[in-house]
Amino acid sequence: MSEPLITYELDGNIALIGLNRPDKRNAINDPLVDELRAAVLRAHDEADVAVLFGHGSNFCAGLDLAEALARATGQIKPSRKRRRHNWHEVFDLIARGPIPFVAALHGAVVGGGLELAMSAHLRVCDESALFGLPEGQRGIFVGGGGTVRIQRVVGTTVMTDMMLTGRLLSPAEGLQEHVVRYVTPAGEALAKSRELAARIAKNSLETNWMIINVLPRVQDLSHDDGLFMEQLNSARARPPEAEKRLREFVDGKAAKIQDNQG
Ligand code: 1HE
Repeated sequence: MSEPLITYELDGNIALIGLNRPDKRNAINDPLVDELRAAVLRAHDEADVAVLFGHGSNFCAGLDLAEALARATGQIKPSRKRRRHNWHEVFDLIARGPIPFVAALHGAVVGGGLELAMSAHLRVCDESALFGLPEGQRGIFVGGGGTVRIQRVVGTTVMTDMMLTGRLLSPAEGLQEHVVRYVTPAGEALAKSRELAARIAKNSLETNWMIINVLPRVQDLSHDDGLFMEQLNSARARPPEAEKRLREFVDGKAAKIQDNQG
């Protein structure tokens, strides 16, 4: 049997999902997207937080350009029916599902690899990471939600520069442009991501769901509609988990906020 394109492991309540095509720098082809969909749905069922990472020396080299060429030359036939783009579907399962995702990044994080990383809720990279959008050099355009997700995070100016010039961002620039929130020494992004995932897993599931589902939608709303949406959701957040956690604090049994520094 051939190696899986995606590895899946459950560590307590944290799912570890690994891109596993290191010989092709974890380039994304259709079979990999299918396996990723299955892994994400499994994590939705049995984990409270998931960590996404790449096996080998890179997180992900983006779209499989050999598959793209086969499609462009008609060797892979187009579907007879229009369907939702499989990347959009699967990346949205990550971005707007029931549990938070942390992406652990290293090496190349380019094109569709960056789009995939941006569907996670928190990104950590090590010093080897390089962020880029080389679509312009390949004669194609972003297709994995980058116009929506990357542009909202880094802004039109930075994304336009990355796409027009093919310029790569260093980890320090990634931090500055909010592509990542944490930078680690080489080889430590996965360990840091697991540590953050364990911390996130201590929150209530309900609050985690609201953080990842309400915030991005409110970002798209007007001031009034945003406050309305906030009120609807914060009213919903009370019993019974909140009551238990509020009581723990009032009774002096809850962790102090200082325990979460760093
Ligand atoms: C690939 C791919 C790929 C590597 N599709 N096969 N993405 C890119 O434009 C990035 C293209 N890749 C690279 O620039 C480099 O490969 C890396 C900087 C990521 C890594 O370099 P390196 O020296 O470690 O590896 P390599 O020797 O370039 O590649 C090793 C193998 O991986 C080689 O195959 P082999 O059979 O000759 O060993 C490469 O062909 C293969 N490989 N990257 C297919 N991307 C839906 S819209 C999204 C649009 C995009 O994502 S555009 C960005 C595409």
